[in-house]
This record gives sequence, structure tokens and C-alpha cells, in this order.
Amino acid sequence: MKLFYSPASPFARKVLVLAYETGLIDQITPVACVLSPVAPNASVVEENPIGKIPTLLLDNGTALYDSRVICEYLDELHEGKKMFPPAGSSRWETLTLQSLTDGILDAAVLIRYETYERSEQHQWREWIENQKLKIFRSLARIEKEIENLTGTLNIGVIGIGCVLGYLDFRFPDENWRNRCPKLAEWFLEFNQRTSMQSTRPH
Ligand SMILES: N[C@@H](CCC(=O)N[C@@H](CS)C(=O)NCC(=O)O)C(=O)O
Repeated sequence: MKLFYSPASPFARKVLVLAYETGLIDQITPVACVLSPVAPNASVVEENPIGKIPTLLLDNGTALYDSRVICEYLDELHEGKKMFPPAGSSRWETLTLQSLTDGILDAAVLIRYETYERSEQHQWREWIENQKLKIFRSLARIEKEIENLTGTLNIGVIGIGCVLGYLDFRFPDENWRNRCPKLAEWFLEFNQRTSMQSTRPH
């Protein structure tokens, strides 16, 4: 399997962290890509018309996207502890946490594009500020719930790790730790996992 990814992409990191945690990492050949909404990557577009990473190309030529689909696909390939609970309330809670963390990442990546790809005089400040509010409201929700998640590993928790890693990487001045002390404590330990250390964004 080939994974189109970038070492800076938090969505691709979700896939890689899951692959480490489930013992599948050696089955994946990472293909690093450079792309943005205004500079699509031809190899990615050929497999995924939306042009986004992560995109997983299976050996039979089938392309899978987006990160949620890829993660759930990979989770079916191993016999260990599942990252997607199979049924019941824990499944829906975990999927909702995944949606929340993906939503934070969407907002963060959109801010990154707005501030990095656009000249300053064309940036829409109100829009950026409202994306930030989405991030901070969502972090406040996770801060309330993180004690119940300590010691748990699933796709939602992996999402939290990727969110915090991305905020440190792209928005260190936002000081999320000041707003979320419990999350900061949780991340100290979670970030030590081999899966996190091996996928640090750069
Ligand atoms: N919902 C997608 C989001 C993926 C995404 O936004 N990827 C960014 C990189 S972090 C991308 O490929 N951007 C290029 C573009 O927007 O055209 C997922 O979960 O995989």
C-alpha cells in the first residue's frame, strides 16, 4: 500500500499513528507530497479528484480517502485491539470525538492556508478569528472529558494527539496549554508514545 502524505499534515499523521499502534506500519510505503489548495499535486489528483492527503493506494489499484476511511480500513487489517469500537455507545462516542478532532484540524489547516498562502492585505481577519473560536471551544470540550479518556487508545484519542501536535507545530503562540492544563498533562505522556515520536510533524 502506498500512502500519499506530507510530514506536516495532521490528517496523514492520524493514519500513520494508527498504523504504528496497530503494527501495520511496515505494510505502508509513504510517498511524500507537496501540495496546497492552490498548488495541487498531479499524482494525488490522479488517485483522488479532491486532491487532498492522506490518500491510500491499495496494491490492487483502489484509492481510499479521506483519513477516516483509511483509518477504518487499516483497522480491519489487524487482529489486535481495535481503534474503532465495533458497536454500541462507545463506537458513537469515539466516532464523534474523531469528528470533533477532525473539525479542529479543518479549522487549523484553513487558518494556515489563509495566513500562509494569502497576502496579508487579502486575509479575512473575522473569518480567521471565528476559525480560532471553533478550535478553542472544541478544546474546552475535550479538556472537560480528558480525565475519562486517560489510559484509553482509540481513533478519537489519536485525533486529540494529532490536534495538539499540530497546534504546537503551526500555532505555538496560541499557548493552548494555558487554556487546557489537563490536556497539557495528558499530552505530556501521550506524546511519548513511539507512534507519536516517530511521526513528529516537520
Ligand atoms: N477530511 C480530510 C482532510 C484532509 C486535508 O485537509 N488535507 C490537507 C493537508 S493537511 C490537504 O490535502 N490539502 C490540500 C487541499 O486542500 O487541496 C481527511 O480527513 O483526510
